[in-house]
Amino acid sequence: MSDVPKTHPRYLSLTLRDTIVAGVEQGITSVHGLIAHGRGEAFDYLIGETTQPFATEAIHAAAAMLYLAEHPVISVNGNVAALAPDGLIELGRILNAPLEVNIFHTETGREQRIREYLLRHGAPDVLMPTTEAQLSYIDSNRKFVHPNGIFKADVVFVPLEDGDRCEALRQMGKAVVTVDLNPMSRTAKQASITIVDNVVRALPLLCEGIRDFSDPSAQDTLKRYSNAAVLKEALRHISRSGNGD
Ligand code: PTJ
Repeated sequence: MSDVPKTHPRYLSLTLRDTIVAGVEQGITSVHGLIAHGRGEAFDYLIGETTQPFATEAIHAAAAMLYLAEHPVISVNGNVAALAPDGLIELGRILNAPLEVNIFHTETGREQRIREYLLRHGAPDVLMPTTEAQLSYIDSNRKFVHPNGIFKADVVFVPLEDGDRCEALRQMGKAVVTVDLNPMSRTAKQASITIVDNVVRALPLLCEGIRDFSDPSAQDTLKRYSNAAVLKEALRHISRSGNGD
């Protein structure tokens, strides 16, 4: 870890950099993940490095959708595994949903290392990609899924996605909940619910939100939710911050 003093005004952001670098060093995070993280950092800076009301609204709707899901699945890539292993495991525990490793950049042994890392953090089990079940409408490594996991899911929680798979999952009739700091990304636009927030802040709030739900309130929340309106509000917020407001 670097020696950033706790008094540094951007201590938390710099600590997350250390975490993602450690993920690369342990062979969990792809080296490309550093670039993705930098992109996320830039948007987080514009958003104000705090959970904004548009994210709270999406978290509330995501909690409802996951609460009502019959077979929710949590998709894990190399960035999320490094940044928030405990939050992913807690979400799986609350939903009684499996975690499934699904990565974009193919690297020997990385899927297995992610699995072992999550197991060491206390995950009861972690599903792995297979050649038995494949997603349609997609050519990348992300098409290989587990038959009892993403393949069969009605709702997939997919934080920090690269775009293609979100579209494929939607075309296959699945609902997608994503966390993406960029409200303009393809994933953000195509997901059923987009939480424009840092995954490390959003996950604990999402877990808390699911614990608070009852059936009728969850249905109502989903009926009222508009992802397009939430993304519009996120963009408005970013442009206001650019004006120094
Ligand atoms: O482990 P792999 O091989 O599956 O690769 C994972 C990454 C993230 C590298 C891969 O999916 C990728 O290349 O993603 P993209 O296309 O760079 O998109 C990542 C999105 O996540 C971008 O829109 C970033 O702004 C956003 N992002 C980055 N860090 C965070 C984030 N969103 C929320 N929280 C973050 N900490």
